[in-house]
Amino acid sequence: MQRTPIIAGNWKMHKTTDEAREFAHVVRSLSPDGKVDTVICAPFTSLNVLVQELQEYPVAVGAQNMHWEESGAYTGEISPGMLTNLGVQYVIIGHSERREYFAETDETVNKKTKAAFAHTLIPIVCVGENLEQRESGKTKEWVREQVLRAVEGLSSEQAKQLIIAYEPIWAIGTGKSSSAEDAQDVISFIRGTVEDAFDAQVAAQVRIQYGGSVKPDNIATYMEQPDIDGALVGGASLTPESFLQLLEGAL
Ligand code: G2H
Repeated sequence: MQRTPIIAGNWKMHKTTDEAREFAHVVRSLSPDGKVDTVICAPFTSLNVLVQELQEYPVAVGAQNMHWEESGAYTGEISPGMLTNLGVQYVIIGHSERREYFAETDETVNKKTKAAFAHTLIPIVCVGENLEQRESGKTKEWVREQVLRAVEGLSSEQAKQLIIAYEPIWAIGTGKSSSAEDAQDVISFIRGTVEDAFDAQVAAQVRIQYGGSVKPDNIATYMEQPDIDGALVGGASLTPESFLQLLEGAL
């Protein structure tokens, strides 16, 4: 099964609207060739300008979170329909920073994942273990549970379109990336977990990214692995030059 690689930048809480516009202008002039699915996941305030500036270019726009309800008295929240109405196509769900600082749970991750599909948004669902879990040999047990909880109630057709990002928490923004072999081992295990939850066909189609201190100079090592279909990239996605180098490195 040939899976198209997908590189997604996760800007986290970086860039004003003006800075996002400037980034889009440079990316446009450097013109990515479209061989890799490319997404920029930006703060809510920059989504509109990115959609407008990149609509003729092979770069999709994603959000970094959303609520699962359509509308209601949820001060400060953004609904899936608000995102699709802007032209947003992807949404990161359950990033470890949201799980740690904003009380995101496996249950809310599942609700948001189902809501994303109900609104034709593609969810990028993040899973990953912390250092203590890794050192006590609990990585696979932990990640399996996160994956199974996230996909509960999805149809096989939805699950085939799902993107899972395996991000070991100890590797996020620390400069300490997982070795490509270790990431492959866990990601292959995640693919097996998807097979258990659905079937071999779904498992062969679901795209699984690695995330955690991915940079232009190490992305190729991940992409060489048979089960790694791309990367979710924070720090190295923040300049257009580095972002474009990531795309080149992913080919
Ligand atoms: C992990 C990653 C992006 P960074 O959070 O999701 O960030 O590449 O900075 O480790």
